[in-house]
Amino acid sequence: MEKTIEQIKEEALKELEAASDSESIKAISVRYLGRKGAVTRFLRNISSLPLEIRPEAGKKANETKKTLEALFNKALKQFATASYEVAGEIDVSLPGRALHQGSLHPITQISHQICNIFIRLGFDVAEGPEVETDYYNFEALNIPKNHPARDMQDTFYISKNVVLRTHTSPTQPRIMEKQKPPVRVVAPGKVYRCDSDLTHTPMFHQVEGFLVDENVSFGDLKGILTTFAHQMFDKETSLRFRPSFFPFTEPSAEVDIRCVICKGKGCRVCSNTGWLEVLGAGMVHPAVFENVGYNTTRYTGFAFGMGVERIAMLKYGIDDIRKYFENDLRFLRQF
Ligand code: 2NL
Repeated sequence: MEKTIEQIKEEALKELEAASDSESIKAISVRYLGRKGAVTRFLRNISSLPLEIRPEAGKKANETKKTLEALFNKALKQFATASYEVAGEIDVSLPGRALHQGSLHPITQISHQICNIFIRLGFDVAEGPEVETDYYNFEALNIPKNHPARDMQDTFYISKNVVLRTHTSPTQPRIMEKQKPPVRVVAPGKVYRCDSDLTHTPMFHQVEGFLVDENVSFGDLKGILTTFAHQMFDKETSLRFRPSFFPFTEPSAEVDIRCVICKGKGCRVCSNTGWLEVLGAGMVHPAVFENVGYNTTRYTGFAFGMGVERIAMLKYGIDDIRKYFENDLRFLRQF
């Protein structure tokens, strides 16, 4: 005997009650309401029932179809929510958490600013190795063995002929060996010295630059460095070139700017001199050109070097270099 619509409904409800996930509910729905489902087949067979029970059976079957549809949908929704909201631990309506955005370290920012000024003046950027040979760190730069400048640099030795570079200068003879004049290059990077106090850390940063061509003069050096200081600090600032000594330049100079804090009146930052030393520079020593095979009768050039931390301290008015390396977020977030 065919099942009555009541029996079909009862079976469907029993199966629904036992269902434990949305997949099984979908399967039950197909078994009863699908094209070959029990309810669908019952509806299709109504025309073969005795005439007097047809209207009643049709009405009941349609009601059953609607009831089951509603129940299946409701159960599906409950399971869908439950899978995200495991035992109420996740509130899917919460707004997402904002990602914390990092930023460049202030020393990196200043190093980029310095390089960008020289890039606009036509310089290329080059980087050399931090682990360097004695030859490029000293010999090629006219600092022979037993030269007092070697003691001044407080070198970290890796082995007899390998050091942690004490300045970014060795990048320059490496470039000159490969590239003939005219050359214009700035070389930023980390350097290392065995030294640590208020104004010295064992690792710090330099930007070094040089330009070689025919007829390059000390006047060109003054022009380039004046433009640099005006763009880095203040377009009104005056510069002072003091005679100095570096083994790799002749003549050599140290370059001061008017104190950015007191404008020359004298203060703690400039030790009452009214001036701040910002970089060292000079005309490249012919011995350096000879080491890299440049023709010293045809070419002249200038070079300069500066400490990035020192520039950053002057620009931001910070008196302790160690602040840059403590990684205190309250300090770093100010830049
Ligand atoms: C300073 C002074 C300086 C140079 C760096 C240089 C490089 C070559 C040849 C000649 Cl390959 N000179 N570099 C020249 C003068 C000064 O640095 O106070 N640096 C922090």
